[in-house]
Amino acid sequence: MGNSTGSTVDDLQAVEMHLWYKKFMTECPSGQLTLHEFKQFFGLRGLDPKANAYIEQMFRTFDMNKDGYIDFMEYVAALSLVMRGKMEHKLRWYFKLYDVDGNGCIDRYELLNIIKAIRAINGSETQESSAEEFTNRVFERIDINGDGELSLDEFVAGARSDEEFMEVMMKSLDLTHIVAMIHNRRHSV
Ligand SMILES: [Ca+2]
Ligand SMILES: [Ca+2]
Ligand SMILES: [Ca+2]
Repeated sequence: MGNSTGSTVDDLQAVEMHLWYKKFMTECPSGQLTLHEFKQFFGLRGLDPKANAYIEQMFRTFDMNKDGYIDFMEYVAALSLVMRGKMEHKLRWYFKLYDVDGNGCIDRYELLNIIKAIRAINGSETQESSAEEFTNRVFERIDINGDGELSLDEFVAGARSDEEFMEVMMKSLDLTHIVAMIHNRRHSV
């Protein structure tokens, strides 16, 4: 199963990509996922409101042409970016995901909600600091001009120079958690 420690990361990713293609083709014959189907697709039910909002934001970010559906190409583009993209591209994508109101900046409230959602999704209860504390710490360090908002430049530079922030960033779109859920549920549904 998932614990083939001998394989390289790339091998694993190739296998996973194939699973994801297959899943899309079999579960979405129309070729277009609605938000509702998207949640079903990832086996996401009974999420708390914060996690739910995060998934909806993720859906909107995947839906690049904003027609309300994720088609196969959008799905593939997003997945390959998440799994294989260069750090710079990933960070830009995260930025878009986190900038919920789309005003080109991430404010404290947007970041806080995302941090809370990530924690809810990953089920990490035992955090040494609260989401609020974490958000404040991040802002202190990477909001270079101190205007209370993170610009794309501040965000990218900050993630690169701040290990703690980067780690959370990587966790936020770490699909392994979701992939594991799919693997586990495939037999039980
Ligand atoms: Ca679309
Ligand atoms: Ca914003
Ligand atoms: Ca700023």
